[in-house]
Amino acid sequence: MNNIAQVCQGFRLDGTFVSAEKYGTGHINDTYKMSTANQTYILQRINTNIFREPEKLMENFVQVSKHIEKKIAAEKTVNPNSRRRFLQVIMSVNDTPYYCDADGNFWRCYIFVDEARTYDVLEKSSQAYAAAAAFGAFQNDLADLPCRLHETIADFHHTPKRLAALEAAVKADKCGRLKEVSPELDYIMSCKEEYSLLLDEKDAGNIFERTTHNDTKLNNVLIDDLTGEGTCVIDLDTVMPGLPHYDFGDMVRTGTSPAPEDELDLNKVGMRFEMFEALLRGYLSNAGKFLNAREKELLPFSGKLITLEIGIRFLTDYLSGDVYFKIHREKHNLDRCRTQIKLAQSIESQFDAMRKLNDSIK
Ligand code: ADP
Ligand code: GN1
Ligand code: MG
Repeated sequence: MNNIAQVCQGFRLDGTFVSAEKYGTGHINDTYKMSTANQTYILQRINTNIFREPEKLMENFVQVSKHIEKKIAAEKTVNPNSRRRFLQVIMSVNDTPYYCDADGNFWRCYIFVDEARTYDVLEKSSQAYAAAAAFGAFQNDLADLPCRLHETIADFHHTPKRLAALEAAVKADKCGRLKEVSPELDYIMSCKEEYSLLLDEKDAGNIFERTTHNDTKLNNVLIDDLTGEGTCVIDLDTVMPGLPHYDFGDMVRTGTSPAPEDELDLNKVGMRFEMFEALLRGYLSNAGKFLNAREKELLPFSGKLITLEIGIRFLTDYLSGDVYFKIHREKHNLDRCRTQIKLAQSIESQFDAMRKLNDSIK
């Protein structure tokens, strides 16, 4: 941890470094829980292979956090938990919201939110409601952001382009893995017609770009241990212009299955309808304030679309030699792709009931 102690000297911390441990299950950045005698922090090394312009990313990050902080300050009721509801960025000794170490690594630091945690698999539907309400409130809070944020990854949720990348990986078959993935590829190709649906609706002027989170995995919201409320939306790397459906779709992907994203027993994977219902009701309790009728109508479909889109990305990475998502075992990305396909099929088989419920919520 020597080097972490050194990195910490780059930030204006309250006290001097005491300890740090690896933290969380994210696939992209390196995250540490770090403490001084006075305060606990999250310290992260930004993955600059993926986020090519970390300065711009942190400009977004600060702008979003400040905007939410202002919204909270303007609330009529004073809440003792206010400072736990947004990410408080610690400035570097150079007065930047990041610190660049001698090896060119970009680091950022913010206050650790105590007495709250993230869940890789939700335990009960009240957590689904709370998490989705928090993401809906996040979109609602950012609806009047005065500027368009930087796109930290271009075409992040452009599903047809994600499919094109998969097709290129298939053609290259860099690692000779193509022969193992025929059933997965067949299913992905059989849904080809659906991949441009949201973009077509946007181009037709039926649904609208907004500022969205774009990575609303359920472990990107902290749930309060005491109240069970969604305390704070985290992982702001991909907050940028997007469609609200990308966020709702990813909630369905990560909040409805009782099994983790990399479950090996596919019999355990599937959409729990009660979790979908809680997500929909929670999300609409806040997003219902700004979504139009067509946007609302497309919410159930977004669950299948985003699940398959991430499945496409896992498969692309598997064929390309696991260069994007962190892996912890052989075939990890293929296992992840398989769960996404199983889940997408489960979502599709429940479309009628999902749509009926959606229509019934005013
Ligand atoms: P990644 O981009 O790698 O997913 P995250 O920003 O989501 O990184 O952080 C990884 C994990 O660290 C989260 O899932 C959460 O458990 C924890 N975490 C992140 N920020 C905070 C915070 N401010 N307070 C408490 N825990 C946090
Ligand atoms: C990554 O950073 P993390 O683990 O929250 C990825 C998401 C994927 C997700 C799949 C920047 O999210 O897009 O949906 O893994 N983030 C990036 O679990 O690519
Ligand atoms: Mg995360």
